[in-house]
Amino acid sequence: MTELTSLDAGHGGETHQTADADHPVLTTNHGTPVSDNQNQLKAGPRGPVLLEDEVYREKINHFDHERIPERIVHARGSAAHGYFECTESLADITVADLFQKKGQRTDVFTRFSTVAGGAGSIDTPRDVRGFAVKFYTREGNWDLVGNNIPVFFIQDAIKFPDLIHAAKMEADRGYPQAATAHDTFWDFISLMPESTHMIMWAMSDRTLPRTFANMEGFGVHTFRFINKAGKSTFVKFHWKPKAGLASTIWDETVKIAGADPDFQRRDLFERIERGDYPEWELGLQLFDEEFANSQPYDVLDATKIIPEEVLPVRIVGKMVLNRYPDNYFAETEQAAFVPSHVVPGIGFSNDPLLQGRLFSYTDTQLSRLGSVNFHQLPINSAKGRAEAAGCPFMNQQRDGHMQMAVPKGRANYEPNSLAKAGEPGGAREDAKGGYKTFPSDEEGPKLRVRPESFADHYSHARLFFRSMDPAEQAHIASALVFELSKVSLEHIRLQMLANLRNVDESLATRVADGLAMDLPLASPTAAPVLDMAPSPALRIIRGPLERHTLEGRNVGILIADGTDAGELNALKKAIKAAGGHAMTIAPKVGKVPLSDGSAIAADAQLFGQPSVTVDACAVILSEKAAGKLVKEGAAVQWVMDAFGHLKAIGANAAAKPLLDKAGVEADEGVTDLGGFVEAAKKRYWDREPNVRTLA
Ligand code: HDE
Repeated sequence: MTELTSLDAGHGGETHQTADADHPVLTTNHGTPVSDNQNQLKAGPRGPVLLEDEVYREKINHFDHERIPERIVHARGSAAHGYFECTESLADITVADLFQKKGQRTDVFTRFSTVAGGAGSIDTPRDVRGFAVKFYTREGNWDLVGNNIPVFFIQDAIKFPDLIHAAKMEADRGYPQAATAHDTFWDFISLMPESTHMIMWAMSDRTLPRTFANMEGFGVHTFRFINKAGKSTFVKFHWKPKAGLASTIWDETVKIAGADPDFQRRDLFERIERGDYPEWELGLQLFDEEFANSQPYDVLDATKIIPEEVLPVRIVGKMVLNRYPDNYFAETEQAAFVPSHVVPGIGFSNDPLLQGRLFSYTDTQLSRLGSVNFHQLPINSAKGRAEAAGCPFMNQQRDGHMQMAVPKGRANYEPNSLAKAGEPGGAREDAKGGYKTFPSDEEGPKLRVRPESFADHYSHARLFFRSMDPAEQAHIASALVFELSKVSLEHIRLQMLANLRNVDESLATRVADGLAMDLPLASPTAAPVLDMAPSPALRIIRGPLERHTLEGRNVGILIADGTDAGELNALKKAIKAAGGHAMTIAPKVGKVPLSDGSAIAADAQLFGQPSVTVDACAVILSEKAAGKLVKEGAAVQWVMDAFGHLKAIGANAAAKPLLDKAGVEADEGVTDLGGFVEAAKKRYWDREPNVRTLA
């Protein structure tokens, strides 16, 4: 028998755990030791409860106020701590402290999120992912608050509330949650041609990332670097995942949402626990005014990219996430990312979307975190500066809700002559090292206009679609058919089809055909649509960041009573040697008797671990177990989904009846156990036309 834990019996069958050398004394928030955490104070054992019970009242009172308003967008997210390492000095381009010396490390906190769903929604809707990095530099915090897509839906921040209202659940009915496949979203998009490029990305596999570790990240806007001489260089930021880009199939994504709504945050947690630290390279596109002026689009327009083939990405650092937060609320939920938080050497461009964001984020923290002192929360505190200079901040700002600091001295204004040495009231300007804004020449009439250079809404959408692998093009067309089929109002569908004709005639035709609708006339364009050179760097499938590997990936092995112990152990060893993570899955989890008389506990149970949760699937069964499992829906579905989701399937001979029942056809990705580890390193895109109809 296993002893569970020590419980002291009290009155009436209640149980208590008592403080000892390893377990500190429980106290109230004001430090009073608590004698009983199980019972309210009553007038007699069966009497009414007394209002004077401060232990109870404080506990419930705190609980009643535990929630804070969730983020209005990017509410659902997960984060990790880690470090950024500079791998190439940029001292000639920027004075930013973190880029000065090769090998220099800066702590980071990085949060990934979905955009539209609430905090309690799923990890895997079709949605853009936020990719927000807080660098704790020695000269203050720099927040690079980006997405996993390098462009955005709108060109001007004033439209953001409309975009988000249209995307979130509809105002009257309160659904759908975390989904763009509904009337109001597509109504807005159909009337907003500047969204078309972003829509190509949103309908592509980019919005179905397999894990956070398999996403690129982008700063989106053009920023500035400023060097010692005061010279400015334009910069666009890119994060390139070491694990490569990888996405899921739509049907797989939908099933993951049911099987494990926390799929991506669990993956992040488990990767870090295993020591498979997610890692990205930081890349830069650096350019000057002359380059900007030579391009057929405006670099201030966040609906445009600079193709990597035109301006290569220069790798200057890496980010490793190696520590999961100790407390989700204190760190992930209370983290406040603010794009206007930059450090000396980094500045802004006039991108009107970026400029609008510079106001919004501090403002939202005030309603979310409820205090101007949100910079004092441990996760937001400038700990890099604290380490370098002995304090996270120094100024004469005072008071406000939840003031945590106790600043000493009389002087709380500046200039002053009263502050004693070291007192915060004595903090003074640093004309040389302090933050300096790049003194760009700005002049012009006050106007509410969009520059003419922003008028082309379709060339980059066309560039993106035509750069895709044929499989990806089919996914985009099918996603559009799916989303528009959920749109009930015909005029919205027609307007979308009219817009798509400006992107690519074949795309519009495929979508119209998928909806069984006639193509309307193309919508008018504000500028000629250009045929730009395709950019293969934009592909996931057969693109430069598609990695054929098992490193960091999960392999499910379906086993049952009588599974051959030798085959199982050899496969587990081979998976580990290839850097993968093997997970045994069985109809009963506690004990699986193997062929050699031994028994193991399975890692997961068949119903709870459908094959959508793993990257490749092996099946090792005895003849008897295979005979039983052909009549088990979950087992048949396990194999059928693996095949339908284009995964490698490796099986021993006895498992064949199960594969046959699941409709598995022979192809390159279906192997015996010997060939499986090699086969498991990729998906089989060529199988797709055999398993589903795509638009
Ligand atoms: Fe955000 N966005 N955003 N956004 N955004 C917020 O700030 C906003 C935009 C992004 O993990 C909010 O703290 C406006 C682009 C991320 O905590 C809010 C506009 C990009 C996160 C806000 C944009 C982003 C946010 C809500 C139009 C990619 C999550 C909660 C100009 C470059 C950060 C919060 C985290 C969060 C406003 C557009 C990325 C309301 C006005 C473009 C990753 O301030």
